[in-house]
Amino acid sequence: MPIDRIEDTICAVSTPAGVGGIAVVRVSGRDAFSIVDRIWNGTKMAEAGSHTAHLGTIVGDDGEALDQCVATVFRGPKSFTGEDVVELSVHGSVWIQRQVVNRLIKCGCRLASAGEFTRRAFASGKMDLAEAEGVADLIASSSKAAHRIAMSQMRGHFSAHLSALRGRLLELASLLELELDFSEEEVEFASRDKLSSLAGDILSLTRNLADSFEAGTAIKDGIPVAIVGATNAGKSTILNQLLHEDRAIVSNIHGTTRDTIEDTVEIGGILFRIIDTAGLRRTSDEVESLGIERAMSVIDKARIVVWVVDSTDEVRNLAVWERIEKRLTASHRLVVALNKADLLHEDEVESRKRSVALLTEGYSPKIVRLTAKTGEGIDALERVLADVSGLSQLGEDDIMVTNARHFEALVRSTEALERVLTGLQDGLSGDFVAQDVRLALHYLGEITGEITTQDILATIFSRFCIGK
Ligand SMILES: Nc1nc2c(ncn2[C@@H]2O[C@H](COP(=O)(O)OP(=O)(O)OP(=O)(O)O)[C@@H](O)[C@H]2O)c(=O)[nH]1
Ligand SMILES: [Mg+2]
Repeated sequence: MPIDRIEDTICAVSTPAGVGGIAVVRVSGRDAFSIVDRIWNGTKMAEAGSHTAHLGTIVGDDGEALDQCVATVFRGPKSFTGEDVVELSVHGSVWIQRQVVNRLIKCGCRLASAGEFTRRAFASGKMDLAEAEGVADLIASSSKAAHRIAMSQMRGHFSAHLSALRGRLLELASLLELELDFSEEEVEFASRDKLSSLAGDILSLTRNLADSFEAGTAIKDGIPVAIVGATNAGKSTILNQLLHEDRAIVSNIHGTTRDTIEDTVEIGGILFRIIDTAGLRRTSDEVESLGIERAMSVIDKARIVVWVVDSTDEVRNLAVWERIEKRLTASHRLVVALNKADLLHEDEVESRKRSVALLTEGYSPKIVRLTAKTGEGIDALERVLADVSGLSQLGEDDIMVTNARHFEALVRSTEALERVLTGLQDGLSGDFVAQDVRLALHYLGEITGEITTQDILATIFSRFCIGK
């Protein structure tokens, strides 16, 4: 659908579908005021000041009052879209919402397509592409950390960082151009060493940004935490405690959990995806074996592995640890939960703690003693999870890439810069090197939308919902 016909005035319900106390119908475009005036009995929109609210009545097709509502007026360019905007706060009945939108369409509006309000904000220069995507992320954010990153992106911190990077790349490009222009005269304006060090600096900045994507994704989707261990160790009890609900069946029969069970929970402002798994033991049961295989592959996907140990049960620990250890990599963080501490004396728990520490020494785990059954120690486990996530100290100004499109552009830009650097070091001619500098600039420009095609824009904004 062509959505760049800016002469159209568009409308849509901007609040979630369904019944609510109020619903907001947003109208934006050249004729926003005159169209609303045709369905509205109250202050003339055309005469209303910007950023003012007016009580009035919306009149139906039949001339009868449809609803009493508040119209908020924003005169372009000082509005979200940069155009004239009216937001009608109507009563939240689905029928009223539909009637108001129908009336607006009959009087000359077109129904907005997905993301069209934000796309217009982008088109009128109110925000760049990364900021617009920040709006979508903000709406979808489900934890404090995700909210903070989206907010920072929407407010342009990420864009400012990129713009500084582009500035340095332009500097590199112009130094190379100079070298080209005067190459005949054998004048060297900047030594190759200086150019290499400039390129190296920019490369490490783009690389860091690209590397932040993994953590950025984890923040958005939840950091995967695998709860693994022997049967009956108390894994499901821990899951339930962390989620504050009876999510998984708990029983003293070994092998109760056979499939993986997962849910998200926010701990210390960070979203975690907690995954309970089938207990590890030797078994001839086919279904249980499949569950155990799943448990193992959950470890592969997890960033944090919580090995739950039944403190009373030393014999099985070694075999279970060997199975877990096989799947651990350098990117895992290990936490050992010494559960059922209530069944042992203090000094027995301490001695168990020492032997577990020895066994897992190479992985520098955090060891937490627990009585999952009563919840004692769960708060300590929560603190440890927030701590090992490495995200609890995330500062206001930390820039993090959370968007796959941005990540891809950064990776391409990084690759081009790697070629720039080797080209400079190998004494490649300036015009070859300059080509890759331009490419790196191009990819960075794609992120903020300085360089985009209509196709890219259409794909990005179609991911928004209608009304946004
Ligand atoms: N005394 C005591 N019992 C516990 C504690 N935590 C769990 N239990 C009990 O241990 C038994 C097993 O708990 P689950 O949470 O089902 O264990 P699991 O590791 O999920 O077991 P599987 O699903 O079979 O692998 C249940 O009877 C729990 O009530 C604890 O801290 N102290
Ligand atoms: Mg279980």
